[in-house]
Amino acid sequence: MSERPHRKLEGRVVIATHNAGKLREMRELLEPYGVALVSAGELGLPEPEETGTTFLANAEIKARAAADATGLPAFADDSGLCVDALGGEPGVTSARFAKDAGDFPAAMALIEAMLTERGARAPEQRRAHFVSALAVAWPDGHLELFEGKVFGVIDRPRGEAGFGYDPFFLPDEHTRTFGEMTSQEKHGIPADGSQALSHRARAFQMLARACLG
Ligand code: ITT
Repeated sequence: MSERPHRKLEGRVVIATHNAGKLREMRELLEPYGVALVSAGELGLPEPEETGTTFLANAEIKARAAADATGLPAFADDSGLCVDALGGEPGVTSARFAKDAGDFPAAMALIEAMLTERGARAPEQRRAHFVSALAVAWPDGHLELFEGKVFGVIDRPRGEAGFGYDPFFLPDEHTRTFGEMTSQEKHGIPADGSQALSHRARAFQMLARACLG
């Protein structure tokens, strides 16, 4: 999405997230490329306020804050779950929605209740997608942005794997929710270079083509 030429990501890189599930996935995606990774938590970086109204804007805020604070390139993700029948909610406020609900099981139960209230029982009435915006910011101001989505339906929560809203998200053309998949299955990166499965891995494929290897 950047108009300037892409820049290669090398050396030491900060993973600018405080979410343990995301950190694990972001590490797994970057590790094969031989960059040295250090997390925002390990560096004791504060969490910047996410004042953007889009996933891309918030990813940029997080990456820039970490790059400015450390003098290193920083890799950030802003993501969320958008439910069609709820007008795209919780969307960019997915983390806050879960916090307000108490925890993720409660947040998923609340979304289920909102769908039931709207009479959304058939799969086509329960369409949803995850979005991941990935940003890489360099201390000199250079920025790279990528966005990936995965479409599916809200289903009965199941599975202990993954994190966040994974247990009740059933991706199209699959019979198991993200909560029932290993993270390798959820990333779903095919060896032949065709499209990955998860929103984050899809965005990462674009990032890798532009900035890695
Ligand atoms: P950082 O800002 O520190 O990265 P965060 O948890 O605040 O962490 P976001 O603002 O991007 O992250 O909020 C994204 C929310 O959507 C958060 O509640 C996640 O748990 C959830 N989410 C994002 N990706 C997900 C995925 O792959 N599976 C399940 N839930 C996901």
